Amino acid sequence: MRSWSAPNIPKLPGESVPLRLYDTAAKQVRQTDPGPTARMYVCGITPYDATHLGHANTYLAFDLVGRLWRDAGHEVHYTQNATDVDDPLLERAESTGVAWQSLAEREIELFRTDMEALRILPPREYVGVTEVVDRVADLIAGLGAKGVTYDLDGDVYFSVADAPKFGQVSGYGEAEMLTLFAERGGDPERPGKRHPLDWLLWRAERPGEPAWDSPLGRGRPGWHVECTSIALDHLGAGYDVAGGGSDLIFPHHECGASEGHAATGEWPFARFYTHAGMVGLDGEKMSKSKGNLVFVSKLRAAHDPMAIRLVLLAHHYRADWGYVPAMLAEAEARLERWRSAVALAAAPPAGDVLAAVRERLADDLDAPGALAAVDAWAEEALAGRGTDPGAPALVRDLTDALLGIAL
Ligand code: 5CA
Ligand code: ZN
Repeated sequence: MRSWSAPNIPKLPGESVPLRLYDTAAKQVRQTDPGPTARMYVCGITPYDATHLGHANTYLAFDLVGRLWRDAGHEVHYTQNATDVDDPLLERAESTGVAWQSLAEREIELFRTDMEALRILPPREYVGVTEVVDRVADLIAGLGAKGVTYDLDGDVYFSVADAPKFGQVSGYGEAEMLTLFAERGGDPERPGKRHPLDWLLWRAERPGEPAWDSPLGRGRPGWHVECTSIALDHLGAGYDVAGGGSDLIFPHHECGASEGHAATGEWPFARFYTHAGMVGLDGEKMSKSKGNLVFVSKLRAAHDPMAIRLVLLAHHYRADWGYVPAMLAEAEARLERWRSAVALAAAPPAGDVLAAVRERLADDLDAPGALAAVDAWAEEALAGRGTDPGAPALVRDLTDALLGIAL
C-alpha cells in the first residue's frame, strides 16, 4: 500500500550518540548496534476505528528510534503492517453495515493523515495483510514441512511444544500466559488442541467471512504470523528492533518470535523487542473495545499537531499514563515559548542543548529529559541573556530533526 509522506529532516552538526534501548526480552537497556542500514518492524493498526492517542504514542516512540539512528548516520529500513483482515474489523464492519474493505481503507487513510500531521516518519513498506496472503500461506506451509504445525478441522495451529524458545520474549510464567492469551485473541479452551497455548496460523473459510485460496485450503491468516511473514520478507531474520505497545509483548511478539525461529533457525528473530506503555483515559487503558478513546483527528481539529506531539513527548515512552486535557494546554504553552525563543535575533549558544537532547534521547528515549533541556535554553533566551545569532536556527533544527517538532 501507499505509505505517507516524509517530513524533511535537517542535518545537525557535531557528534551523535549511539542509541541505548530497553529490550523486553533481556529485561534491560542495551546499546543498539545496527549495521549501515538499521532494520525496524513496528506492528501497525487494525483499522476499524480512528487513530487514538495510545496508537500515536507507540508510533512516536519508534519514530524517535528512527530519528536517533539517522542522526548517527544509519539508513533506516522501516516496515509496518496494517491488520486489514481480522475478527474485530469484520465484526465492526458487520455491526455498522459497511463493507470490511471500505472500513479498512477509510481508517488507514485517516491514520496516514494523522501520522503526517504528527510528523511521524513513514515506513519504507506499509503492507496490508490482504496484499500478502499468499506469502503468509507459504510461510505457514513451510512451518508445516518442518513439523511444528497441526491441523484441527481445517484450521492450522502452531504447536507450542515445538517452540523451544517460547517464553523468552515476555519472560511470563504459564499462568500469566494463559490469562493474557485468552484476553488477547487466543483460544485456550478450544477442544482438540494439543496444548491450550497452541496458536492459530490459518483459519479455514467460514460462511460469510473473507477467504483466499492457498496450499492450505481456502481461508485467511491468523494474527501473529502476518507480522512474522512481512518482517521476514522485507527485513530478514535478526533485524534490529521489533516494536509495538506493551499489549503486544504476549502473545503477539512471543508467538511471532517462535515462528521466525522455526522458519529460519535464527535466534533471536529480532535483536530488540521494545514496547511502549499504555495510554489511558479515566484510569483505564484506551482501547476500542472500552470506547474510551481520544482520537488524534478530533484533537487536530482544534489544536496544533505539534502541541499533540509535545503531550506525548512529555511522557517517557515506556510509562503508562492517563490523558487529561490540561496536558494539551501545557504543551501549547511550551510550544508558544519555544516558538518565541527561536524567533529572537540572538540567544544563548545552543551547542550544549544539542548535546543534551542527543544524550537524553540516546538514553532509552528520555524525551521528557530532552524537553527539559530545550525549556532551560528557551527560558534563558526569553530572558534576553544570549548574544549568539546562530542559536535560534540551531534549536529550530534540533527540535525538528531529533524531536520532530517543527517550530
Ligand atoms: N494490528 C495489531 C498489531 S499487528 C494491533 O495491535 N493493532 S491495534 O490497532 O490494536 O494497535 C496498534 C498499535 O498501537 C499496537 O502497537 C498497539 O500495541 C498500540 N496500542 C494500542 N492501544 C494502545 C494504548 N492504549 N496505548 C498505547 N499503545 C496502544
Ligand atoms: Zn504485529
